[in-house]
Amino acid sequence: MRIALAALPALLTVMVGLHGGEVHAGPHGQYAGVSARSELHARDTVSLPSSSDIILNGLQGQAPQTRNYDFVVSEMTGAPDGFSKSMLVVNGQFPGPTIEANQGDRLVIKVTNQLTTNRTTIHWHGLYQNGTVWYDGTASVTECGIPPGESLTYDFEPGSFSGTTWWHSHYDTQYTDGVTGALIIHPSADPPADFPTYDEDFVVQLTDIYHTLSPAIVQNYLSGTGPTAPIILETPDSGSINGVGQYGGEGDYFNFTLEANKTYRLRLIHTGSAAQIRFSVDYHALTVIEADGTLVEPYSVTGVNLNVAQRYSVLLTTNQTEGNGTYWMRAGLTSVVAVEGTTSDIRGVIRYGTNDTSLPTADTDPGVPDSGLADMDVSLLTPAIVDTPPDRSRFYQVGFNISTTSTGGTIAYVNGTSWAPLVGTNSLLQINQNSSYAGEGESVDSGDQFIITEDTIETVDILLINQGAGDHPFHLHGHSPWILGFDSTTYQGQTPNPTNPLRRDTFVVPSGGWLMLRYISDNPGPWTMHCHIAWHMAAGLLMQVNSLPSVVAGWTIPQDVVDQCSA
Ligand SMILES: [Cu+2]
Repeated sequence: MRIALAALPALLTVMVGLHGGEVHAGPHGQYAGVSARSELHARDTVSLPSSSDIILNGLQGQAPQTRNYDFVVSEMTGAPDGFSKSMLVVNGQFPGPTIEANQGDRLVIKVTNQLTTNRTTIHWHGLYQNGTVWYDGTASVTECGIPPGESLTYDFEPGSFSGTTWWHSHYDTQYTDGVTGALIIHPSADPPADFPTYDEDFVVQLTDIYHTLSPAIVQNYLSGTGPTAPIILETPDSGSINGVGQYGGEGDYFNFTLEANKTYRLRLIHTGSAAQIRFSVDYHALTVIEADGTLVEPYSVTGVNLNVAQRYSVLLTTNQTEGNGTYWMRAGLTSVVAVEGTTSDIRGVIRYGTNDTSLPTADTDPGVPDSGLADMDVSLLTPAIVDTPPDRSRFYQVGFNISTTSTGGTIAYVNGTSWAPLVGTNSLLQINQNSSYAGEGESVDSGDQFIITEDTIETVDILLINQGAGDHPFHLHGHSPWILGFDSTTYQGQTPNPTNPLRRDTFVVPSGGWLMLRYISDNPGPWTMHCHIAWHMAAGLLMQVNSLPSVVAGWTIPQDVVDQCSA
């Protein structure tokens, strides 16, 4: 049974169907078709995204305008991988609504918190929020969080950001429970001459999935004890592609039905919490053209490994003959420790030029035969538009590690400080109202806030040193820093300064290694920099970069943002 979605471009369908192949339709089988969801779903059951959340319409040529959205965060029952569980979602769907806009537009998003006990926030990952730091949506740093039953209207412009990104809750680990969605900003400027073109433009959201609500995982992770210990709870149970995945032989497949001999832009977004995810399409080369909003020189690969919160656009051309027009999309959770019960081989389906609705037959990944291609090497990504950073005027070295507590729990340190969220206030309020807070240079405020402050416009290098094992995908809010260098060996004192370094907002500090980034402190406000592995942030792996506090001190923070803190 397959039901096409409504309002699709001619000849193009994206379907989520039931299949009688080797994976049975489980509890998730109710997701027979998005267009009919109101008939198919009980009110308290999470829906799939609609076709307009997946198929981008481009918006090219539209006049600059204000785009309004209404987001309602609530708790519902959902089963993205066939396993019924409690979720926190926006507008009753997972993933949540896609925001699509042009550079030059204004986004006005009213977020209403219908949770019963927890606050919420929405962070617009990768956006610079220049002049609107109070709408960065980061609990304890730029706001106190929307109390249950209340709303906050975020009102900002994309500014100089364009490309593929996402929004998510930034209140504790809440996004792990389902508060995520795509955010696409189409650029005003044309791409470079000779940059590849494409026929259609799709969102592909990849995530790991946990069957336990995240606060219970955090409690056990931090304390080493809890009702569900000693299960390795920070290991996900499964994953999904655009909200459709598999677990323990149950679940469905997200399903693109395309046209032959066309080129599609797939905007891969890792909206998950811990696992690295390798994306590939059987028999098809993928040409990487964007990393975290930066256009890169076209780079053809067999597969793309995404770390948490990273994005890549890849082009896929539907011109293969092997596989009979039916191909697996694979989203393997590659970093998952082999924990019994985890489903790490997550798949979807791409079809073209066939009426065959059976599942692809390739069990193991056939790769791209005879292509000579390999998986993406992130160090080979080269910006398509040369963007040379200015020379450094400030330098900081920041070491971090994750260690074990006396009870077998976990705690993270950044330069010896383990972050804990401020309660009843936030960094922005402190900086706005208290000139002695977060003084120039490095400071530790309130005992657990490690902050690097510049009150003049400087070119700042931060050397992040990973003092333990395991890769950590760091995210710097409000910026797209130049990544000057990284390596998985001990830092040797070098000052890397490559020509045309990649700019991106989410970057991996390799296991036992280092990464050096450069940013300019010209965006006023406190900006979070943290490991995006949800459990590591919860353990304290978070610091702040505070720019131009004298400017922030002269600003009037919107009263509804201030009032949250006393609510
Ligand atoms: Cu981490």
